[in-house]
Amino acid sequence: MPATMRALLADITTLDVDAVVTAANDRLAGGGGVDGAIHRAAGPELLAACRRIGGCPTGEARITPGFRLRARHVIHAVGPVWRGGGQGEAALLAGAYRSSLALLREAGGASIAFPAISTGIYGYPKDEATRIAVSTCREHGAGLAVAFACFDAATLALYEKELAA
Ligand code: AR6
Repeated sequence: MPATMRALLADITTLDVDAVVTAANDRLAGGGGVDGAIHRAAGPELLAACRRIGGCPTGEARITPGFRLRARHVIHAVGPVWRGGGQGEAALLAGAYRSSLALLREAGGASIAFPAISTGIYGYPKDEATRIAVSTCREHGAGLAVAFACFDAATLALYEKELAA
């Protein structure tokens, strides 16, 4: 069964899914953007859990409980900082998505919501990041319900175009 994929305009912190993914840094130290919003909504236990894990290499992910979120788990995915495209960024971004899907399966989950990893503070070009997000989830998301939580209408339009392609 292929992945069921949809894009929606949403604050990812509000979604009722088995796991929400946050766009984390390699220290799992919390920060701004979607990571800041998820940490605020989940409560301070989330940062404490991240400290126990200690960190995560770029291109991978780690899982914690969701604490005060409706989501059962938070998956902390570390995307690359955009450095022009010649530093393995595409493989690292795909790795962040692939690793998140693997952790969801290991946790027995079936539904996941992703933000547009790396496309904010980390500066990854949005159209290319969208292609990688959709193609990686299409390839590795068999049987899963994948939601792409878009924070603005322009991002939603990019995802809808890519999902229809
Ligand atoms: N729901 C859904 N999407 C959101 C939300 C939200 N509540 N808030 C922001 N976005 P960014 P990055 C979108 O910068 O580029 C942090 O400090 C936002 O519009 O959050 O991977 C981490 O700790 C953008 O499209 O993540 C890292 O240090 C997307 O989420 C660093 O930022 C990702 O933007 C990671 O940077």
